[in-house]
Amino acid sequence: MGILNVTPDSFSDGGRYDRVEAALDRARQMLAEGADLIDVGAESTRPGAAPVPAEEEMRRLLPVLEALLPLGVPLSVDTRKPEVAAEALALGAHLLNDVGGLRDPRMTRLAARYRVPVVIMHSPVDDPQTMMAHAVYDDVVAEVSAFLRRQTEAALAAGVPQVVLDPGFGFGKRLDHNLELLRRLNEIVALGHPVLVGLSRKRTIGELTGVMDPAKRVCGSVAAHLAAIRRGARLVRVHDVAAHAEALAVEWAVEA
Ligand code: HH2
Repeated sequence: MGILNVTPDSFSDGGRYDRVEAALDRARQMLAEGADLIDVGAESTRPGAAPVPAEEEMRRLLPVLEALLPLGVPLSVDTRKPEVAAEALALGAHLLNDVGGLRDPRMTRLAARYRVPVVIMHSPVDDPQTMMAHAVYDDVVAEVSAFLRRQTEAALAAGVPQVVLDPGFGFGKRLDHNLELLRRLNEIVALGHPVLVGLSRKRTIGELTGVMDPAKRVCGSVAAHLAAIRRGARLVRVHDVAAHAEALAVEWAVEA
């Protein structure tokens, strides 16, 4: 899954693809490098990020989505707002990526109505501004699993056709929480739904490697995502598609 942030302030690529032409070029590039789907987001959810009003998020997102649809590849929309999700689905988006983890029942109803799969991501609270204050767990894997199981049951009961589960790396989680989730990812995989992992360029990678510039955290990101794939993850959400495609080509040849 290639990341396309059409934001002025995303932590590693803010401001680079926030014009329609630049976004379209970036999407084409990621597809050429081997991405199977593109995740378009118009609100940064990095820790401490200020919320973006729905109108502004739509103003950024919808023209880009319209430009990408003719590419004929699956498009996922990274939003927590039902108003934004509704417009994106009406335009033709294929998948909802909800970092709010379907806490808002309107998101669930939309996915059911449009019959699209949803990425259910864990965060201790649906608020990037305060989530790091909630990075307190007895057993982070057990708590994340319980949340994902509960949200999945509600989603499927409401008619959502398919869910993808995401532990939400970095969302109200510190280095030791993220490492524990990665080490024990098989417990999330055991819930029986495809698992998506997003550690691309994140702070945890910087903490482990000492690489301060997020755009230079490529090798660490690939290593983390390979660890996830080996534990059963089916999707990785990445900025650096070519590097991941090369690593996965080798991984799959060895494991075939
Ligand atoms: N991480 C980010 C945004 N959306 N969605 C899912 N499902 N999983 C993630 O781990 C995830 C996500 C944050 O990363 P990024 O989009 O690179 O940055 P920003 O939030 O600053 O735009």
